[in-house]
Amino acid sequence: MPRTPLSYDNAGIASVLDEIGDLLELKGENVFRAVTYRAAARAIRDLRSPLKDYMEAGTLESIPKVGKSVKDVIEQLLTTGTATRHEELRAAVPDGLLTLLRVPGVGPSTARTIYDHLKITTIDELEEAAKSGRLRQLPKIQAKTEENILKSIASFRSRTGRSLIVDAQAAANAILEWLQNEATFDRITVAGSLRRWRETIGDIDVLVASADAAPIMAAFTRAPTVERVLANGETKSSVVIDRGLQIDLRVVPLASWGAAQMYFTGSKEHNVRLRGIALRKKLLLNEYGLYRVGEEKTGTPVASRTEEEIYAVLGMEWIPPELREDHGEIDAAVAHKLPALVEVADITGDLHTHSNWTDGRDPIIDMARRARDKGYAYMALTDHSVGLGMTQGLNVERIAARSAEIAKVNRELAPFRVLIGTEVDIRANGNLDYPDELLAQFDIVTASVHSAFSQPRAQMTRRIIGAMEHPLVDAISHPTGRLLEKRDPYDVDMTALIDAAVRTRTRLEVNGGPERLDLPDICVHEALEKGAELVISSDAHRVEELEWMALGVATARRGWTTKKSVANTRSLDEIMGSRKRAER
Ligand code: DGT
Ligand code: CA
Ligand code: CA
Ligand code: ZN
Repeated sequence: MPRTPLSYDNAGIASVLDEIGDLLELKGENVFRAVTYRAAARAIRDLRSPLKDYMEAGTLESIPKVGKSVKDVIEQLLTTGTATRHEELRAAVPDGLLTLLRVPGVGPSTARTIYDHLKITTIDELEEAAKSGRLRQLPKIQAKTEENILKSIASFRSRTGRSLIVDAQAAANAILEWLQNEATFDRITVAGSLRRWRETIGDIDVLVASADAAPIMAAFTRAPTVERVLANGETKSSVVIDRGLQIDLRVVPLASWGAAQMYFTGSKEHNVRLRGIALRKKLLLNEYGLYRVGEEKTGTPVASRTEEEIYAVLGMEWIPPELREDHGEIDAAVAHKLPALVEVADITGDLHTHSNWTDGRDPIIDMARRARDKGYAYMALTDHSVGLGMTQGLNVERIAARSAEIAKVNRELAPFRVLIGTEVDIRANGNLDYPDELLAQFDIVTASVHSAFSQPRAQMTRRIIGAMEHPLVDAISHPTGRLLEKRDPYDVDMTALIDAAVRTRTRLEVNGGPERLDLPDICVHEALEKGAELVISSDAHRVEELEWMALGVATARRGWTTKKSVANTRSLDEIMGSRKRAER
């Protein structure tokens, strides 16, 4: 789809530059050129202001890696919506080659070889060739590569096309703001999976209370982000916005607000159970209210205005949206035994963040100030260990230099405290990436897997449990390794990991990164039932990503987490005093 001029944001431009890098490599041009385009793309993703501002100020070339040719591409994209260099390369490289390159595990030279020998251009053909063992007969392609290609294709196909919650939230906030400016109404809320904080979102549901739906429908369908109107009715409309996301809008009378919120929040399974319970009381629950059977067409409802009233008439407590999945919450609500879920306001600090000392964007002082301004008492800076060659992990000298900088920040921001932390890599062989005497110098240690994801289940399980058994490892970060819609979790025995976490008193992280949300909600529930302790973290690599804590908290809530199971709801003294090493 052709883009309209000026519609490119920084991320969009960075993607084009990456694609130019790919195309250059596919064409067999000088690889350093490709490297330059990709490096510029990375620098652009890290910028704090829009490229348009740089262009207008004439300072594009002050951005790292942006020289004359990259600058031309950016200016053309911003002013015309296309770039000559990009178009020329696309014309010179067959489409099929790019398709092959999109398969994880297929690099430019592999793509070229496959294309030149087999004339393959589609994923289906690639799968077919891999299955019949024809790829491994090609020069420089090994049996292992062929197996990895098959695995990538399988995981590619298992993607659902659902959106990350942050993208859906951003789109929903934009439409809510638009409607608030363009129309008048009594109430507005998001409903559906977004209100339940599911890890991915199929479509966005927006609910409005108003006696006059027409002007709201009109404002909705003419919103600037709307690309296509799918349905435009009297009280319900659906649109597709520029990110390809669908938004459903429903307008209801204010008197039905509680019933409508319940109906459109779902989940469907939760609603089905509620309706069953209502029927046993000779009541009928629909999106307008809770009625005595037979009176739903004519009568006044028994309850309809608020969710609380309706749940109360059904004989139960109000149920937080995060729990409405028919996973036992209804029985708990009837028994008045719903958990008092942990809240963002309970969080006292963030124990997993990164700075520009490794792959983070921002300096320590900026990260710390933002954390302090959020009301935290502390923040652990857990930059990567050295083994992660890709992200320039910290060696011994740089650890010392960083610690000196942290000490300076701590003097400035006291009583706020930055902890000297590390996210130490658990190597493929199960060893930690730093020797014990070095690990002992950190205030807090979180360990994680960043490589050799395809190890067999038993080996991966042993690898992580080994790290848990280390007395200096306080927590395991993103324990399943999944990246939503991108990478499947590695094969690991989660029940064994949870048992080992309890036995070794190692905390399990609920990582709030929108692609991670790891531990997943279901595993959180299992971990809590076994008595594991959690830590909820943002894994922020930029100041604004500290807000991802809210996603971690939501995931923990969906797993029925209460405050007492979360280490970072306590004071720093309590957290430090309850580390494993404090007991030795
Ligand atoms: P999603 O969009 O796939 O992420 O998940 P939801 O839960 O947002 O599902 P969606 O958008 O199809 O519907 C929103 C809510 O509306 C859903 O959670 C419950 C309610 N709902 C939709 N269709 C039905 C239905 O056929 N029966 C009942 N009881 N409720 C429905
Ligand atoms: Ca939905
Ligand atoms: Ca929907
Ligand atoms: Zn991290």
